[in-house]
Amino acid sequence: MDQQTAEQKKVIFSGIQPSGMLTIGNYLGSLKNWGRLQQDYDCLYCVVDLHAITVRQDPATLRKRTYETLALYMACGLDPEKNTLFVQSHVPAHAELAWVLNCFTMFGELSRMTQFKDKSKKYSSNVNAGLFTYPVLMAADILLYQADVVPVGMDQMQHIEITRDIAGRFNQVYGETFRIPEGVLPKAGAKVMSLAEPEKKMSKSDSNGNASVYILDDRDTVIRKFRRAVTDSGSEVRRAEGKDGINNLMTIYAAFTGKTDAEIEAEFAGRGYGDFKSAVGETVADALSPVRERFGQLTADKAYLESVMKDGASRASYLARKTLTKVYRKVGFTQPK
Ligand code: AQP
Repeated sequence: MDQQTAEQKKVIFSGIQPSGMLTIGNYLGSLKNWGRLQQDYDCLYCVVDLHAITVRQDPATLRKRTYETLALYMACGLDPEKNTLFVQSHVPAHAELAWVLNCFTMFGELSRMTQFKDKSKKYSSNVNAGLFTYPVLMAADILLYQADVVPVGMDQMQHIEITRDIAGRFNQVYGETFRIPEGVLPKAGAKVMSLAEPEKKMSKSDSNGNASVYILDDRDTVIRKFRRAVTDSGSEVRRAEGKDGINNLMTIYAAFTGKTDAEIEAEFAGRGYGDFKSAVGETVADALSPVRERFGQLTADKAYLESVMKDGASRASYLARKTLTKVYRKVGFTQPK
């Protein structure tokens, strides 16, 4: 590809918090699609550790999970030569731009964020200011790289909307500064639900280990978790209002196989929930097994992971600094001579 075509590629930014073991929700909502985009876009994928500390983290575990999350990005097919893979705290411009954008974000709009409301209930003894301003840091992440597209799961769409509002507000005051990004959902698996409480989103920080299937769960564990998945008392594999458990298993099966609901219903006609749960478990286990193997190889080579981090941080810092310098100039900050 010549230089000019490379420069014309659209920019993608996305990230995942190293706040737990990544789930098949993170995989289907994000990671699986990121791999597909790396040919056609200029992609930056970040391990968002600054976001993770909005909930109390054990330092040693956070450090370990940061390496593991980066390794999982690569194990899921992201090539560090084709994508910029980096850790958020390695690029100080994220925190710097977030401060400026805080001054262009309204208290009222942050109060309406669903994730803030949910997490303030879940972590009621630690409703810190970072949890409240989380969407502003996320806006900074995206806007720093002038991203055109942000592939996310459904739960993050509200944060993309506020990012667009903040960028638009800033541009209105200071003239065209930020590109207005678009959030893009995956075709299937935009919202994977908990296996234990299917009316709730599957989350990596769920304290019930059976509620979430982790990308690194071994084959038997994956199959066992699906066999135990909560479903209603019926037996017909058919998508229907109120059958959250079966609907969720159909969503997961569809996302892993590419099959439509009609095809799934025909495949399992007259076979009952038990057969279906086993089939979903085996399909997911088969799909994840090469990821787990590659992850094992990558984590065995810490020096390599560190070199990817370093290279990614230097590429991201260069781009981020360009936007930050422009923002500082526009708001009237002086430059050291
Ligand atoms: N259940 C899900 N279904 C589909 N997509 C999901 N994502 C998360 N859960 C699901 C998508 O994964 C990406 C990374 O999410 P994150 O780490 O930034 O935080 P999150 O959205 O809060 O994810 P978790 O797993 O629920 O983390 P914790 O438990 O730490 O809060 C995003 O694109 C998200 O949409």
